[in-house]
Amino acid sequence: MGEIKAQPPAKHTGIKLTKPKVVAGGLTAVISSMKHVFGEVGVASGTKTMLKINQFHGFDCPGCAWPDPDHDRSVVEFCENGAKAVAEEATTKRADAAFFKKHSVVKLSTWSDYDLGKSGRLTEPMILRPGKTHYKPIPWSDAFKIIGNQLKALPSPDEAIFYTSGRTSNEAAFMYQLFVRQYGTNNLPDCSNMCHESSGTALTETVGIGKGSVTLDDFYKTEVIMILGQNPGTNHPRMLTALQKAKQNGAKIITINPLSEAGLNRFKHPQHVGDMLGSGTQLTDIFLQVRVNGDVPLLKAILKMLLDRENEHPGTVFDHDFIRQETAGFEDFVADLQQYDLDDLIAQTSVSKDKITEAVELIASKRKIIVCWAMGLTQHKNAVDNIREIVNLLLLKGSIGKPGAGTCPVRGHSNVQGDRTVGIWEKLKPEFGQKLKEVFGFEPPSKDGYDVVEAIKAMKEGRAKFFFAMGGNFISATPDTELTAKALQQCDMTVHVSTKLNRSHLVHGKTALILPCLGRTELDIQRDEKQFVTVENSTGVVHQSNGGKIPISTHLLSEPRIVAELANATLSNSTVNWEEMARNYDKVREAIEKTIPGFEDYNKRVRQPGGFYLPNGARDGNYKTDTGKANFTINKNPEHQLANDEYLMMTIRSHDQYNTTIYGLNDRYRGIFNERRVVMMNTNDMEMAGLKQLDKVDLVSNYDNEERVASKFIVVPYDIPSKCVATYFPEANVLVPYNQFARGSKTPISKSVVVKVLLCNKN
Ligand SMILES: Nc1nc2c(c(=O)[nH]1)N[C@H]1C(S)=C(S)[C@@H](COP(=O)(O)OP(=O)(O)OC[C@H]3O[C@@H](n4cnc5c(=O)[nH]c(N)nc54)[C@H](O)[C@@H]3O)O[C@H]1N2
Ligand SMILES: Nc1nc2c(c(=O)[nH]1)N[C@H]1C(S)=C(S)[C@@H](COP(=O)(O)OP(=O)(O)OC[C@H]3O[C@@H](n4cnc5c(=O)[nH]c(N)nc54)[C@H](O)[C@@H]3O)O[C@H]1N2
Ligand SMILES: [Mo]
Repeated sequence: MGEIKAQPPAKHTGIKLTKPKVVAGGLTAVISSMKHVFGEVGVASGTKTMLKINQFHGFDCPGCAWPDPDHDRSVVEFCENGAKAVAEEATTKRADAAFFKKHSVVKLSTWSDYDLGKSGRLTEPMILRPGKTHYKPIPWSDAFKIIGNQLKALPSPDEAIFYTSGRTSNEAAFMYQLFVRQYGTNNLPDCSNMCHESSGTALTETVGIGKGSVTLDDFYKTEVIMILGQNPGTNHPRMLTALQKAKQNGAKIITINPLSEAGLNRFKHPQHVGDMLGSGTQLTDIFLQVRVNGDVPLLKAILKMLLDRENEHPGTVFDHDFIRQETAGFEDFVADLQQYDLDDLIAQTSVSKDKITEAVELIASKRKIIVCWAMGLTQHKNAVDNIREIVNLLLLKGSIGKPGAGTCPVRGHSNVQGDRTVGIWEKLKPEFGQKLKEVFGFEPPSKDGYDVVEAIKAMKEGRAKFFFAMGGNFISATPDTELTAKALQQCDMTVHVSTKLNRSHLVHGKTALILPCLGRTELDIQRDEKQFVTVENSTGVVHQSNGGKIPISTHLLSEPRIVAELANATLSNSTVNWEEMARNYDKVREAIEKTIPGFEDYNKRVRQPGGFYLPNGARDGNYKTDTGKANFTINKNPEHQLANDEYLMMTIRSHDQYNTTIYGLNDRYRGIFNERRVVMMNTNDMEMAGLKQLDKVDLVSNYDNEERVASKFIVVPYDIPSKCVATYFPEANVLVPYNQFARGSKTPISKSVVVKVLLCNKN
């Protein structure tokens, strides 16, 4: 019968290499999006669906959380990779009962993630009963009964885990956390734990709100944009349009990244004829090619050079009025900074002093600075420090809470920020708990629940026996693939609410269920009335998302409906009217309005084109911190003692994937085609290690005397700082130890894993 495979097969697909691109967008981007959309959806339906993306009455693009213009949207508010995300969901292919009858679970687990995704949309609820080899259809009512009975039988609600991925709408997410808390636990880990948790932790402590402070408009008013640890050409392509406009308005861009990503170099807008014919817009003015996890020393070097200039010409560099009135901890911060030796700091960055000086000269005289960042900063042991150091820079310049200035953690999943706003968190804020008690008349649990890392640990140790996922792909997204697989397989039951087949359906508990739900693009009708859901983007705008397509199957339920049925099957004497909420989402929004600040007149305001902004203290100069001010912080440099044969590995996304969903096998901008099992290496390092282009190597990590191996990767020479290597997520997740994570946020260290690169035996 064989064994379930937790990882994609280590097979090679026929690598081709070209020179990395220096321009993003352009005609190739258009052709690439057409190919994906028309291939999956067909020409007529594909075009109709595409024209609804991010329109006032259309649906929110599931691709990313980049904001839409408040006014004046163009007919096409999407990008190449948004088009791929939509095509992936709106596909006409179906993974139906016949599909599951044909393929056993063991067999499916030997498929690549690319092939699993290409099997199409899930069309009806399925169950894998204990000891069986195949998923079989099950009526919805029986599925809810089985799950409800399992939950009711658990000795403690804390033995159940309820994961959320960030596509879930505000309405579904609010109902879900309400159900989970009425059931009696705060075990609500979510993808954010692996994503921007470090940003949330650092920003809450320093400026009092765990979200960014800028709006899209700020990009058009700013003087300098710094972009650290982010690859928007691939992961937030609509951001390039904003950067292009910012440049046209005179802004300068400083990019800090170990890789020179094409999207940040030059951009041709795929929807502007002028751009397509010309050479596009140069985006980055100053590129600092930092070594992996070298950001704190680099920022410290910049801060120190700014401090020196300020001391030479007092009042010209720092905004002393702002520092005096709005901040706390300035003197301690300066005293600490003075202890560092500039050359020591620079030596830890792999960037030249001249380059850093260029950046310092640009920043020194400017007061309107936006700093953007993403996973390159949040997934390290000192990730929280990375972001706190950014805040230090902004505070020195008074660059927060004014037009054209502020923090911009660029969010990933399209509603990951909204999910947290409406209560998806393993911690329960006391004010929110109190509101839940007042409005719904029950006592929510106050004890912290499990985040992602603790959830893995609890399942591994047998303290949790039931795993439920509202979307996502837990086994492939989490670190330590083999260990996490064993943890999940020890569960009595695993349940997934999903649109598409993925590996988490295959690495299962004793009983496993798949509950197929409507996607963003599809019509949601409850009791004859069309419903819409709402989401929050990276800049805190809450707006509608309206699906319009006829659903791929008549058996799909909406996520709010699934939660309501689950609650009815599990909770006896619930104080919540679940049926009313599932029937009319206005009722969910009323409940959100009653329990969460900032949603006043929710139903009315969200019906205005473009929606509304949530309040944001950091934007308004109202810092909800322990000091009532914006806090400077003192951060240490990271320490990595790499042996001669060790490297610091970052796991990144290719241009053809959405997290664990693999759209294709190419990474066009980086010039790597038809292969994902690659390790990008510096050519000098290769020479020192006796490695050649296309050599096959095993990657090995060793933490706490435990060796983890990712076998048969292909060496690709790449322009990357010495001692750093890059691989793709999720193939390399097996190397990331689950118990190594960021201090303060517990985000796994997916961007700084120490590895060895060992030549495979020649056979
Ligand atoms: N098409 C597409 N869009 C997506 C996604 C997707 O998978 N595909 N995922 C969505 C999600 S959930 C998220 S969170 C975002 C992710 O968006 P990104 O954060 O852009 O994604 P990553 O590929 O992880 O890229 C990290 C970038 O950080 C750099 N980097 C790595 N380590 C360091 C470091 O130590 N210092 C610095 N300065 N830079 C570093 C890498 O070279 C790379 O350019 O995108 C969202 N949008
Ligand atoms: N090594 C390494 N690991 C990482 C990262 C990294 O950079 N490196 N990045 C981390 C980050 S930033 C994130 S956000 C996580 C992502 O972790 P997840 O959010 O768990 O993973 P996704 O791949 O986005 O989930 C894809 C699945 O979601 C389901 N889905 C899609 N749309 C819907 C929908 O509308 N409703 C429902 N119910 N299901 C839907 C589909 O079945 C699809 O297979 O991974 C993290 N893991
Ligand atoms: Mo993410």
